Amino acid sequence: MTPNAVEQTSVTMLGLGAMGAALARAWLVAGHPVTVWNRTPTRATVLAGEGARVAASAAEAVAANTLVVVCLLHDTSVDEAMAGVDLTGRDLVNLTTGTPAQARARAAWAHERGARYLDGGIMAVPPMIGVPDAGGFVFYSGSRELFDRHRETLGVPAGTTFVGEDPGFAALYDVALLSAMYGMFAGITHAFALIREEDIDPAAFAALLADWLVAMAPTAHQTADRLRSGDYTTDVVSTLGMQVAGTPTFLRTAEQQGVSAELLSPYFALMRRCLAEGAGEEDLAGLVDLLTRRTPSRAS
Ligand code: FVH
Repeated sequence: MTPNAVEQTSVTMLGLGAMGAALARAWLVAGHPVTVWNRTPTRATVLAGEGARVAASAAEAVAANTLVVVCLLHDTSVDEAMAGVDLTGRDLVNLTTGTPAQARARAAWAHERGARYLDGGIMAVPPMIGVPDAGGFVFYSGSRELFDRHRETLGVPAGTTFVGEDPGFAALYDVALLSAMYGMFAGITHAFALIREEDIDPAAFAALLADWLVAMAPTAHQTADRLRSGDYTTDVVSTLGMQVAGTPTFLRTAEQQGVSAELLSPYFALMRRCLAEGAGEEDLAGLVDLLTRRTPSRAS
């Protein structure tokens, strides 16, 4: 360390897959001492060359530092990797993707073992890690005190967004945003399928498609406003009735282009069901209530 350098928090990183390795590297580059462990030891070799200390076991890695970050394949791998490891006094930050229920159970599991716990949901792919302008961030939930204590260190690989003391919330936000992403991927897939057999340049089409998706993104705010206020009808621009009337055009076009409508059909079926329940003058916010099978929160 240079004489003026501030001592950086030491980090233990369990799991050196594509994401774990990227996280460890970001901390190393920022000057944090990093101890790493991976089930398959050869994966640690490159990071050792970059300054990481390699532990021979998960237990040794956990014993090395108070702050222990875990990024493994899934919840079961966390169980397997941490079996019998002493977590007393550790600050455990679990960035392994899982369900909200798994996160809550993992928090209880960590507390029983004398550890503090934060769960995280990574909204980034490995090349975005350690690149401040890339827009990646991590949702955190669980102990607010633990988050505040390590906020600076956790902010090195990607932005941080704390979403509540319920340890399941980071996973819930993560899965909710990724679910929206898959809806978008489904739409993109269908759109390209429609033009696939035509003399249309996919790159030129992609530019139009991307701009259109960005233009439609504020729908998320409009839906939030309606769900919050219960007002599903004021200033509706595109009524559900009008939209359902248009669905045969989409289905016929798919058929004429030789494209399966399997990605569109379930959403159209939900729209028709909402219409049948009398929501013709509304926009699409009522579909949220149908999905949750609860009484619409719309004002009567
Ligand atoms: N990569 C991505 O794009 C996404 C971005 C958003 C967040 N995800 C989640 O991050 C977790 C780790 O993902 P990853 O990309 O690092 O995954 P892999 O490269 O496949 O590495 C998996 C690591 O898990 C280890 N592992 C698997 N099973 C076990 C086990 N039973 N015991 C101990 N370790 C285990 C594996 O070890 P090895 O195969 O090298 O021995 C890797 O270290 C994940 O939750 C994503 O959903 C990534």
